Amino acid sequence: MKIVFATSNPHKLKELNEITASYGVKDIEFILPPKDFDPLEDGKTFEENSLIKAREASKLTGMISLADDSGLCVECLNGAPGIYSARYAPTPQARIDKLLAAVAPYKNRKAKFVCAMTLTNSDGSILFADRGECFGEIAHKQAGTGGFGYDPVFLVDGKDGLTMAELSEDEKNEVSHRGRALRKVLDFLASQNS
Ligand code: ITT
Repeated sequence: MKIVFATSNPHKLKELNEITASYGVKDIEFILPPKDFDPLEDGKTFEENSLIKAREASKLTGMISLADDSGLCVECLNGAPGIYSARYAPTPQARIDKLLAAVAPYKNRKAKFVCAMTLTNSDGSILFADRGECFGEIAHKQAGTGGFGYDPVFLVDGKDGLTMAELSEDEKNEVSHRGRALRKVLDFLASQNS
């Protein structure tokens, strides 16, 4: 079964394929949307933006589509950067630098990654929607080269002071917001086939 993965972010696609394979799912192939896929992400929540992206991909292709809207929510910043994580500053390094500076005055550095996934049918109606979360805190300095985005400054709860970027791909996917959300989607799809 082919499903359009409504993203322009190659890191997300890579992780999606890794998570699907390690979950033992062999009958689903994620394909990218056409080049003119350019949804206006003007929702107020991860869930709304995820639906906007999935629906746009289904509209363009007439196929079942899956979208991932994700980001980092930091307690002392009242949940920022949140749905604006990709737009917090112009480059990945500038985003990390801005985050470390913003969190510096605070003792409470608790944070979570959120991933809202929405699966839409060929007509844009919602087939399934759920979210995954991963808890941790913001490190004082960046470490590690794995993953992408804010991974070098996210200390994962229960991982002995390692950042998400210091975990192996499998270790990240096991605990990540994306892994948790996608396994729920894969369980839903399996339940439809049985
Ligand atoms: P699409 O909308 O095309 O899918 P995007 O990167 O713009 O790609 P989002 O709007 O969902 O996607 O923003 C997600 C941002 O949140 C992403 O660019 C990172 O900055 C951050 N992020 C999400 N998941 C992450 C992860 O696993 N590790 C580190 N940072 C992550």
